[in-house]
Amino acid sequence: MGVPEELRIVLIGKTGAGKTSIMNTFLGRAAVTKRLFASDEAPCTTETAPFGNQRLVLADTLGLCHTSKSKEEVLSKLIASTFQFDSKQGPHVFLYVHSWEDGFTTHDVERVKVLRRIFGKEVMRYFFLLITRIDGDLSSEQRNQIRKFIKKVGFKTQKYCVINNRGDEKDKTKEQKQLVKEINEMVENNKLRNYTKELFEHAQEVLRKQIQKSKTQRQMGAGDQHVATVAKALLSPVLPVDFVTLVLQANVWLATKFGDCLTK
Ligand SMILES: Nc1nc2c(ncn2[C@@H]2O[C@H](COP(=O)(O)OP(=O)(O)OP(=O)(O)O)[C@@H](O)[C@H]2O)c(=O)[nH]1
Ligand SMILES: [Mg+2]
Repeated sequence: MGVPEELRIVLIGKTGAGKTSIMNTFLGRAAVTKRLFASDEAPCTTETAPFGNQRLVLADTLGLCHTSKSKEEVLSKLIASTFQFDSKQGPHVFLYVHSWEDGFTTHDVERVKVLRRIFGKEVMRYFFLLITRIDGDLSSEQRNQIRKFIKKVGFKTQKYCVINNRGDEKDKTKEQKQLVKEINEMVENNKLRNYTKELFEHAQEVLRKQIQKSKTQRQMGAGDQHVATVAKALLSPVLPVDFVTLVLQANVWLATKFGDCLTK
């Protein structure tokens, strides 16, 4: 089947996981931060890095657990970043970046489950795990923990890669090649299909029904004005206008119900 000429990758993960570093590793230089939309105060980065016969289009996102932005804003930004590729097409892969410290916490698991709610269960076939801060070989205990994490969160592929963004060039090149090879394999298994707005809209409909049934309802108050303004500015250019309010309400609900794993 071959591989797509353009491989669109969204970098996603906790604050400090190494998302920007992996982007810089692929670029071989520091990425240039730019505004996503004229009205958007928060910067965004999408860069293209040639790799072998392919073009990697990498979209950096705000870290989940961002310290100075509200949870709702981070979620709105994440969704906007997912759909902001020039070609207006969704990504082939959500590269889930996790920094190896002491394995995985329950918040790490919960966080992926929140993403699964936002993007829908189908999105799990587009997630690929990349572990940063690994210097040298993984121990069998580490491999075991990684396997368990993948199973718990429900990524479709059991495969994953590691990288040390601060490693020497030779090691990094090897790790990048391995990563792109594995991603290409996943994309081929997905029949070269990418994640789409239709999948997202379906997921949001499912979420809307869950919210209606849920006891954790929260009406938006005056204090949410900023959240609503930012969400509208971010999402209106990439989603149907009448859909934006639904997404905003979903983000408010998720931030209320799953606040802890979006903070810690
Ligand atoms: N030792 C080591 N440090 C790393 C690695 N990857 C990233 N770092 C460091 O970890 C810190 C955070 O990395 P970033 O790439 O900025 O993390 P991020 O995911 O973009 O974080 P946010 O943008 O805040 O969400 C930086 O000081 C990096 O140099 C790695 O593989 N090994
Ligand atoms: Mg970053």
